[in-house]
Amino acid sequence: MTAVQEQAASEIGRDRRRKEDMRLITGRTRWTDNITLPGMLHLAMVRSPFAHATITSIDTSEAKDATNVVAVLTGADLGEAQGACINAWAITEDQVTPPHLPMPTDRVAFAGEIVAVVVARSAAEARDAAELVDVEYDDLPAALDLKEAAEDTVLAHPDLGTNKSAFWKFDSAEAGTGGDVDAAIEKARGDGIVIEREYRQQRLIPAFMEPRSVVVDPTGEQITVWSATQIPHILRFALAATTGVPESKIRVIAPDVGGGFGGKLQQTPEEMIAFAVGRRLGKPVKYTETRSESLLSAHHGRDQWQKLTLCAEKDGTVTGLKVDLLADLGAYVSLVGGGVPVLGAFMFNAIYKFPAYQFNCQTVLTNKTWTDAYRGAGRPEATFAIERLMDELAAELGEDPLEVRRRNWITHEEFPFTTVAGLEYDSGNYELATDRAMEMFGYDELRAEQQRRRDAGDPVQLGIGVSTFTEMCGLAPSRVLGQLNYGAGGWEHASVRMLATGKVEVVTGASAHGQGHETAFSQIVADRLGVPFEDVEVLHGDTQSSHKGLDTYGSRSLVVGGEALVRATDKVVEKAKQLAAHLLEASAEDLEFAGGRFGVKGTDAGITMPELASAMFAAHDYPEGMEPSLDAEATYDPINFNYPHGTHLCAVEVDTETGQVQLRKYACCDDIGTIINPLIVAGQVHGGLVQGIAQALWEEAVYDESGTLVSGSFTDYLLPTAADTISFDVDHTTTPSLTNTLGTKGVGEAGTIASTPAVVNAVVDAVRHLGIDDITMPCTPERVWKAIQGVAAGG
Ligand code: MCN
Repeated sequence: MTAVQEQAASEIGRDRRRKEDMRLITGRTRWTDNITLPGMLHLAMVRSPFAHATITSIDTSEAKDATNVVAVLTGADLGEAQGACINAWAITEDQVTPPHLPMPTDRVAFAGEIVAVVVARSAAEARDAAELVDVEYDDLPAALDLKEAAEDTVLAHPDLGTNKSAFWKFDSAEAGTGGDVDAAIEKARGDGIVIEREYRQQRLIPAFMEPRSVVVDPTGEQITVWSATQIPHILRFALAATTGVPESKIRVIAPDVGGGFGGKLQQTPEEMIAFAVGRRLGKPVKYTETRSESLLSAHHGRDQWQKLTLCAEKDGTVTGLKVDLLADLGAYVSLVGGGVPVLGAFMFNAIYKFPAYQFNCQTVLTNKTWTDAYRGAGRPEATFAIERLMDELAAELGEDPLEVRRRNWITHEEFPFTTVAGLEYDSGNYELATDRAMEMFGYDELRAEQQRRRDAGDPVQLGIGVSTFTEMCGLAPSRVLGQLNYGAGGWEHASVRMLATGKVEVVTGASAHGQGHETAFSQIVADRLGVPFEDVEVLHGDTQSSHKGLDTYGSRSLVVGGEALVRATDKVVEKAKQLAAHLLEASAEDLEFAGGRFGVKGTDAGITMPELASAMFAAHDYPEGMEPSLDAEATYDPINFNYPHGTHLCAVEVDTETGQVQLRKYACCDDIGTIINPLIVAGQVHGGLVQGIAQALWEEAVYDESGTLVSGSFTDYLLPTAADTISFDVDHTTTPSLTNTLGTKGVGEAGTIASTPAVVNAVVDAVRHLGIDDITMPCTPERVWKAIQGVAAGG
């Protein structure tokens, strides 16, 4: 094997620096906002300052007269051409779904909703003129508080007669996956332990680095749409489905996209308005939101109330869990937002062997920004609830929280394991990951320090938080999505092509927006074809070159898109084998493939992949009847979800006099199966951790009583920077997944899902001896201080 071949053969697990980073960090890239086309016009949106109001009149005359303004259009002006935003996931057949026009004509349902668009020759002129549009509103009462909205006290959409959108239930006794939870609770009330708690999942804002931006060029044969989106393929479908323009006439390109975290998984009103205006005027148009617009109107995440009842035997063996959930949809049912809580439904039992489980979820409409996926989507909420409850159970028993977990979790010998929620976990080893995390953390030493501080009455107390998590990612088997009423499949597509020069072109339907697919996918193909990493080019995010795909979310790209890639690559190898047999005048059965070379067993004769490409395309020497190409494609529909897991341990110092929380130590051991690129994975885990920790300690979207978003800038919405966090101790165990050839598990959301409960458990642990068993997120100094004062005052 040559040095190059040896290098290529060991690509999996290699710390490759990301191919995409040089162009990203030196600015030699194309963000959507950098795109300039001849004659391009610019859009500015006029947005409602009211959470709920009737539009009585819109006077656009002054704005139309402003310098370089080309048009000012309202929803009435665009009529049916503006289409209607679609909802892909009606979780019940009778789901109440308000009609959602990109620009409503009669009534606005949240502050920030668009009522008119100004088109001008520059973005600045469009923005200035937008201030001249005179909109008269009649203020209506707004449904803002989730619990009150669930009671229909004030209606978010009076025509609908209710705020209740859909009720979704899972019951293990009905599903045949477990027992009757009410009976289990009843029994525990007599001779066991019942823990009842209510937790708030505050509203969060995805706050990606690059605000959303869209360019529409209607001047060619096709309408070309560039958008800072996570979902170019789904967006093309949605634009076609809602405007009547055939898909073949729409090309969507997601150029380099500066982050999404679920927040760009949407068919946005802004995209639809740009599409309609571009078509109406026959000119290229561009819209880029300001940061304030982004915080206000790009979809938000989380926002739930969770009522939980956990029951257990006296020795801490859990016998059941009941969940009653209220989920705030905001003003409209977004693309998949209605289904986000349902994803969580399957994760409340986490890594544990509960014999009985019931999940009841009511989704509710309010007059706030619509909600949808935010990193983890449903699974962080579920993980938070169960991991907080396991700590409460441990406190009730007076035992170590890890010991109580051990007593209840699925042991590694028990896999594959069908959970009470009906999922089949393929593999895992919770014992191993926990032991490693405890070792890194120095668990026993920190517990000893905690005791010393307690005994000494130190005003700064140490708290230790535990989170042992699993999640379901790799969205998703199409048949399961079908059962859940989801209007799309969960497959992914890839194609692999050996070029005449021996280089390789890979096209994937996954659409990276910061995850480094170009690098990791190159490693996979280089490894399997035995060609140098540098010789592989990965194309994505353009519906013209990547004609089939379902994009990036739900930590699916590697386990679903990567598997499609593996299958396409292996087909190329198979075809290359036939060619090699022909050229080596040997039987295919006598060939062995290693390091990118087919060798005839027991001889020195052989031929490499680049030599085969050359023979195929330059010498035209290939077997009779063989198609003259070395390429293949594959579409892969996963057989199961994918279940990464891990143990996260956090230590915090809480100043009981000021309520200040300081991160002291964070150690985690995740099991994500085979790792393709440890550097990328480290980045994913670090970023994920910071987002999860931020939910625990800092971030919250706050509305005032009129429905105005108070945390509408980064002065008020506390997005952490590197200076706010600490250095994390991160390690991995490797229990290969059985759901895909490479044995990989997703990592994109793991850190976020696991970390929030670890941190809140640590904060509560630091002050539990003062009589506190909960602090609502985010655990700001004010909230911690008030909790301590409340207990001290007997409150
Ligand atoms: N990877 C690996 N080995 C593994 C698992 C993953 O090398 N065992 C690599 C993959 O090849 C890929 C990356 O890690 O390059 C993430 O892979 P995966 O877990 O498949 O997640 P996706 O690529 O599908 O990305 C989606 C996921 C989600 S759902 C959110 S939200 C999120 C996240 O990715 N948003 C992100 N990470 C983000 N990272 C950035 N920079 N920006 C975002 O918006």
